[in-house]
Amino acid sequence: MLKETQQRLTLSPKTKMNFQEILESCQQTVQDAMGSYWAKKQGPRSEALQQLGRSIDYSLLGGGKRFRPVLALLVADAFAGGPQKVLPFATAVEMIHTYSLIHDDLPCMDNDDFRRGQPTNHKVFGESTALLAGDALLTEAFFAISEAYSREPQLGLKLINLLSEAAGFSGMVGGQAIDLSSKESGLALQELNLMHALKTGALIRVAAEGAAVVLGLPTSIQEQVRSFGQKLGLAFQLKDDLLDSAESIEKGSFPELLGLAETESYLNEVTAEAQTILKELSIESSALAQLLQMNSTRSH
Ligand code: GRG
Repeated sequence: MLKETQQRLTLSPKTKMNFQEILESCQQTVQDAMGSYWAKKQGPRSEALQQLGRSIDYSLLGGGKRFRPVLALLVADAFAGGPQKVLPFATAVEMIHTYSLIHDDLPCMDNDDFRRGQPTNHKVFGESTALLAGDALLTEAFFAISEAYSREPQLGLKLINLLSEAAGFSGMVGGQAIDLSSKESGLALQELNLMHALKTGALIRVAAEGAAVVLGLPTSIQEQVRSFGQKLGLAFQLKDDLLDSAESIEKGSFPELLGLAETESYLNEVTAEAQTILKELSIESSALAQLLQMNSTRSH
């Protein structure tokens, strides 16, 4: 199945798959890769490890748009790179994303009971198991990269360098710290942009940038892909805030600070800037460009 979907993705221009089919093919490729990665970890083990494995499976394999790994695969597709070599990096990014959601839902953070329409990990498995599931996913992401790119150690090291920076103090964790500290006082627009660039943007940006690195694209092109990823990360957050505001306008969100109409304009502006980068790279007609457009029209 994995091989089949990979071939279909590689052949997408010839077989004229529409964007929805390409998207579903990528999502299935990611799902299969993560499923087989964790299946290999199974073996004769204690009940405690089996329970931890179930907790990991619950969040890693139980839904989600797979936006970040699909982005990485579509960067490969846009440069005719094929998904196989990018896939381990793409799934490592999704492991880190999944860890962040599990920890974000914990009582000491957002204290959420539901995610993706299902009870949160700690509601099903308990707080300590959920904490460990997140810890294991974070650590395993780097193990997976070190294994998958072991024949090209410089590439493996570069990917670990990029991803750990995007996930850690200077990236997602730092952004989460700014977010938590701002709950009382609120943030001005510049600080709000910084918070999102780190909390949500860094992981989206590195999914695109890491794929360009795996493909061995020239440094100047890697930089343009990084810049595209930054803009897409911001566009993703703006759209998320607009979708959330359908229920109520959340404190500390872009709509609260700018109003709905201006948040829409900001989204259009950032999306147009990202599209310009794709044009400069001569990939403005790629499935990657359609992913960018899809962000503006998505309903979840
Ligand atoms: C706890 C270290 C730590 C970090 C948490 C990213 C993050 C930092 C928390 C997620 C909270 C949140 C709802 C952020 C808003 C944007 C966002 C990242 C939404 C969830 O990502 P999607 O929409 O989720 O890609 P799916 O379910 O599709 O995987």
